[in-house]
Amino acid sequence: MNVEQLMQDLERKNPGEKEFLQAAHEVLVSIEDVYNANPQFEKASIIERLLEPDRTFVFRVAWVDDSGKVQVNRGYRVQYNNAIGPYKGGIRFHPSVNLSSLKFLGFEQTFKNALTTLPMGGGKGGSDFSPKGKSDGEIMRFCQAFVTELWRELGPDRDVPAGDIGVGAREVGYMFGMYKKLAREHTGTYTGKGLTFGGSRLRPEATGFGALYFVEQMCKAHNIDLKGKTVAVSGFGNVAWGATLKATELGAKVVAISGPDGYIYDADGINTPEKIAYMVELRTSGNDVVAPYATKYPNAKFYAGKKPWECKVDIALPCAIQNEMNLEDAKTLKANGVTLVAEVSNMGCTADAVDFFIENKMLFAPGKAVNAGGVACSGLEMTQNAMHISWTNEEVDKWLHQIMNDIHSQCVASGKDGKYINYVKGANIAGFLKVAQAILAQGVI
Ligand code: 2IT
Repeated sequence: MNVEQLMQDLERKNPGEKEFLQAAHEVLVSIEDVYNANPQFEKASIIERLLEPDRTFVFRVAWVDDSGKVQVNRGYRVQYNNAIGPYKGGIRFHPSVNLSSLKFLGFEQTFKNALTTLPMGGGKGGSDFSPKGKSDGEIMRFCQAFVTELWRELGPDRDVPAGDIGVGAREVGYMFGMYKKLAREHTGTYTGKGLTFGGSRLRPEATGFGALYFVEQMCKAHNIDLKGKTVAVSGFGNVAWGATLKATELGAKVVAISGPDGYIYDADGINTPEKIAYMVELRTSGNDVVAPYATKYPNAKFYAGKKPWECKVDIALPCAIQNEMNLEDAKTLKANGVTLVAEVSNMGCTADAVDFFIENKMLFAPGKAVNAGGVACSGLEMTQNAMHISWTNEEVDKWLHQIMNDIHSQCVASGKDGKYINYVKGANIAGFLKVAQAILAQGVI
């Protein structure tokens, strides 16, 4: 494999797809040595095949807003790779959504899902639809219009979507409802469903809980006590909420959360059931702002237009969106003596920020390992649906914990570089090898 040549070809074929090229480059650099040590990969053009999604769907979504006007958005589903199981991955509704961001997410999802050890391929979908300020009726009509176009491509053993940014239990409910009506089946197509119609216990918490289980393992491997550590979290959505809950339960103190409007610093800690529940209230208000937190809790301060990475904390957890932590932020964190950075969002750090962490041998782990608990729990939901049973909180949590510990072990096994654990390399190599072997075994298709 020649990384430079591959990147040139990829840029030519996918002009301007910044995020996709960024995600691909990171993986290529990580796996180069392992790939070149296995000539059967080169002969079968495994990497060329992995750099091309199986297929992508791009479609018009027309819907009627509350004033009676017709609105048009673009919908997508990238069925990235199904070598190890049905396509699996979330649906994102956010103005930044385009083919590049969904291809990067589908690519990442393919390796992440392999790391979970569950039989799931990678996929991702979404729309440039912004849920901000939309009424419940508008959200429902949009979700129905989206699925009316997509439903034929989905199925419990074909392609199983779930939530992502802008898509929570409500949106999954509306999409699943329309899917069920059109397909005339009530199966495990869609995860993140409500508990009364096939959803799994702990799915809303799973991404954040899983991330903290992973962080706990990172701490253990480096003789760090998580108790008493201060944590800065970005975002205030579902993932940030789950991470804050579990961090608090494990004895750490979350002091910052953020929104598109700026960040909140609460030196007392966002650590009471009331404060953590208030995060959910802020999110479900649909206004996409965190500023009201400082009005409700006057000890806290709101910093307009700023990112939480300027806070002096022990642990930084990007939980919002791709490229939300850049080189400058990484340098600030280092200067402030941060102990550990774990990406909970997908590709939360820019490439130069990741390089900086690794060059400085800082404790850093990538999203595809840290946030895999969400999709792992989705895999458990698929299993429960296929078996027509539902597991208890304890049963799901036990699986989740075990899966996260296992992902950590895979990262250590493949990423050990002398005394330093390069989690980026570890996650990429372990995920890639599993997918590559499955592709190889299934012939040229
Ligand atoms: O990025 C992710 O792993 C998700 N949004 C969850 C995907 C899923 O299928 O549960």
